[in-house]
This record gives sequence, structure tokens and C-alpha cells, in this order.
Amino acid sequence: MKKKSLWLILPLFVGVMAACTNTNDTNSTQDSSMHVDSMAMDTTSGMNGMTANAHADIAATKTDTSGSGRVELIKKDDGTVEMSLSLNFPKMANKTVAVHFHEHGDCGDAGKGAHGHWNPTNEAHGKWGSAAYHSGDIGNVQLNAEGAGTVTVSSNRWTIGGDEKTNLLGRAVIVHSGVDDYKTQPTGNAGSRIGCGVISGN
Ligand SMILES: [Cu+2]
Ligand SMILES: [Zn+2]
Repeated sequence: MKKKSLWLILPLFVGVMAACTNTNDTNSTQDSSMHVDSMAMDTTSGMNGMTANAHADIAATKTDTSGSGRVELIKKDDGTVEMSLSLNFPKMANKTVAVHFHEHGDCGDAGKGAHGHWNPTNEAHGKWGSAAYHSGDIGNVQLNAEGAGTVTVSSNRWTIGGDEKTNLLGRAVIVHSGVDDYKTQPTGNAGSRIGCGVISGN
């Protein structure tokens, strides 16, 4: 009896260890602070299955544009999803750039494949937190002298998986060359698409 149950459990344990090792290898290309955060989250999600994670790696949309970025999505205990965005666009140093979630997870055709702002609630485009805005209207991000910028937003409009009205998986993150005026419909007149990434589960 005892011997049998051990043989059942052992492969499972080895499998979990292998999964953890793979995740750490993937994260080792990022900076050290993100590495630590991701490891902590993976431990939580792997063991109780309650916490979901997702991310998007943002890349330049054109060969003559440079830049990168990352979105990390964490499901919190209060039911909201916390999004942490970091951008690194040196050519846009000291400028403000608009960032949105767009409807389709397709960065093709210099980001145009993502189509318009993700707007599952059929609202007007606007500033995040105002009377009306799209669920993808993250808004403007100020970049510093190195072209780096970060923003963190938590929302109950978002989920990782589940209802298509809230599900962020398969959406695109678009970085624009201009500033969102929070007024022009339905785009905010934010200019061309210089960066794009697709949200996927970790
Ligand atoms: Cu946009
Ligand atoms: Zn919008």
C-alpha cells in the first residue's frame, strides 16, 4: 500500500519542480527586482491555483523604431487585477506617450492589426477614472530623460480569463508616439503606434 502511493506521488513532485525551474529560467532575462516578484507570484499561483498571472512583452512596431516594455498582470485577493507597465523608449525621452489596450492581439501591420481601443462596455473614449472611458484607456505615461516610465493601475473592469467583457488575455498593448487628449473619439488622437505587445497567460 505505502509503496504504491509513493510511486504515484513521486512523478507529480518531480513534475512540479521541473515546472518551477522552467519559469525561473524564463524570468532570468529580466531585471533582478522583477525576477524576485515573479518568483513569489509563481509560488502562490502554483500551489493553490487561486492567483492568475499574465504578461505582455512590448516591442517596437517598425524596424526604424526602437523601444521595449513589459506589462505584468496580477490577480489580487479583492478581485481586481493590478497592471504594472514599464516602458523603455530612449528616442521618446522626456516626452509623454499614450498607452491603451486594443481589441485584437495582433501586432501586425505596424500595430494596426490590433484595431481600436478595447471597449467592451460601449462607452466613450476618455480619461481613466472619469465619467466614461474605455476599459483599455490606460492613458498617458510620462517618460524620463532616459525614455523610461512606469504606471500601475488596479481595476475591477479587468480579469485574466473568464468573461469576454473583462478578459485581458489576447488583447494588445499599444504604445503611441503622441499624447492622449482624452477627448477625441474614439482614439484620443494619440498618434502613430510605436510599440505593441500581446497579453498572454504566464
Ligand atoms: Cu491606442
Ligand atoms: Zn479609448
